Amino acid sequence: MQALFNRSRRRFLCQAGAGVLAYAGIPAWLRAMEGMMTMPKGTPNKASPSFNPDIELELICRPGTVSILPGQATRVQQYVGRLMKGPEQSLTEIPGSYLGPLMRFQTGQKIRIHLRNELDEPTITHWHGLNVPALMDGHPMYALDKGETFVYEFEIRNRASMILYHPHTHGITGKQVYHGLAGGILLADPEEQKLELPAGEYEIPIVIQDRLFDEQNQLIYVRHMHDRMIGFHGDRILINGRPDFSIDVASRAYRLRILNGSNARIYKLAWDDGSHMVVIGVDGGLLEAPVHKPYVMLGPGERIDVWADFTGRAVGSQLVMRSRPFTGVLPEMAERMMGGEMGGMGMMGGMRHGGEGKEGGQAMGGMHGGGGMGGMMGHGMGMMSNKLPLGSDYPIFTVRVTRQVSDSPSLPTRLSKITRYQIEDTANPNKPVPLGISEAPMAMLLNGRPYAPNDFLPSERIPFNTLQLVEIFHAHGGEGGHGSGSAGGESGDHGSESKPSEGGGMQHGMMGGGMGMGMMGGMRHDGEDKPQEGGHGMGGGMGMMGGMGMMMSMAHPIHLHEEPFQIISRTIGAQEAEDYATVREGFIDSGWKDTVLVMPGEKVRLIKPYKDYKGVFMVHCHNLEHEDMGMMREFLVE
Ligand SMILES: [Cu+2]
Repeated sequence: MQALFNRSRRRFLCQAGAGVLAYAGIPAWLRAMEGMMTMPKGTPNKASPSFNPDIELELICRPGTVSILPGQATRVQQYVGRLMKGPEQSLTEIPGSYLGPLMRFQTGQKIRIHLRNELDEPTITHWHGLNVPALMDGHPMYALDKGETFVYEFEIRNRASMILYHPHTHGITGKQVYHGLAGGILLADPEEQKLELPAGEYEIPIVIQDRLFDEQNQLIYVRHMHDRMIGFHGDRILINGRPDFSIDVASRAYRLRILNGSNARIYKLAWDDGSHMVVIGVDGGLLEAPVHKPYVMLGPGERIDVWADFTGRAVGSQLVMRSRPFTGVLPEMAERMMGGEMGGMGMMGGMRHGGEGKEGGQAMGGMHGGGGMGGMMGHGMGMMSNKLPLGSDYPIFTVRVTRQVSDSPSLPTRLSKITRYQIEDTANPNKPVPLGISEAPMAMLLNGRPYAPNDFLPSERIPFNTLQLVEIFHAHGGEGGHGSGSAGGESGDHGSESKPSEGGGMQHGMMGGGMGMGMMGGMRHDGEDKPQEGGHGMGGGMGMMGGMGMMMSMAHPIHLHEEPFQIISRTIGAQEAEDYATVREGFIDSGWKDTVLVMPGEKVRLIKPYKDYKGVFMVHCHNLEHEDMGMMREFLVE
């Protein structure tokens, strides 16, 4: 790693009394939990004279204003692009949008991008889905200070697909994406081009985002702890940065390149007239054959390629894409709060008391520590309701047929060739790489630890040039477990070095008492913190989450950097079956993926190659508030 310098981003947790600890003696992951983490500062990469790009462009991150709603313009952060070399269609501005320019590259092309930061805060860009060397992946250690430039150079190795680019700045990714820093890249390759799919004006990128505006048309972001715990949800849908979006079409087939660019919102996309969604591709490109679905679930970071045929529809007719009702992706209480059902304060007594900290802490069962966070919970529940509750039924965009045409391409029956991996092909058929989701207030984590750079558990070291079986599961709750024992017991074959940590007790104090979660009074606190043999390295003071698990269990879109993967199985717990029935038809697991929506109580197995690049690659929840809370780990491919 490069020269270190202290770019400490202290968060509120460090006010909970941890400041007295001697910094050096604390493990990196615990420092991260306390907001005392030091992010190493990598030297920005410079252009290499030996790299001869086919396409070269400049991308500037800067503040701006865009007129989104009638009246006052909205302050945003945006990518502004300039093509320096290459075909004109490599870079297209989206008129009137805060979104970054749409880029179009071809497999095999060499790309050079000069990213310059003109924001008053650090930023760095990640190419979500692009298979590039670790140095080019936008690791947070390369966050640029104002005025700095990072030069990316890579060759496109991916097959034809849609890529999302956005910041990956430590602790503020969600804020930066929300304020406008995001854009799409369409990759083409010969296999796709042979199909002659709808192109030009008949191929439409659809970036779905939700935003919340104040009365002056300015963006409102995280207001209270609840917005972080469940992820930030706006109450207005924007498509390509525009409200009330509609497209005028001819009566023929279109290709809709749909990307969920929301921070946290999950969609259940369906046509309002009951027509099936015809899906020809997912995150990592074309499926083998089109798939017909009554609806498609799309978590943050996921993409679908939709064949939308308006042939035979009358001029003047319209069709609406909606998000349809579903349940169970949020903790029940959060779901009800969001729907406004809990506007009354009756049962919130405990939570309100949380404002004083101590009572809340005691309700947790022997929490130590003060009431640092309590005040943040003191808001009325009214603030947590949302005009657009997650899982309600609302429109996404409208299609209006305005022209009759006689000609339309027809849907190909075969799209591409995908060789399916088998468990036997993996290097670890009996010992999946664990990705344990743990869920507790202010502690949405992976593998029991908050993100910390260069803090690799043994299971997070991946041998280079192998195919790996990976298992994502809810380490607490879901199956009714308490503490990490259930997870360890269930798949106890993962190597682990769970150690009780000196800081365990203190950590409890901060998370429990500090947050004054009086509402959780009935929750069990397993204060013993025994290391779990054969667990997932989740010892060290995480016991309290066991009892929380059930209550906090929610859906997480898990994203693995580097090469795309294949999902091979999903297993759902019996108690989640009823909720799961409202979403289960909406998963498309037959293609290449880089993000997978993991439902409460669900276990997902996937197979992922680590054959192209060595180095450090992130694995995280793409609920961006969770990511910023530390629900991110690194895999060291070596
Ligand atoms: Cu998450």
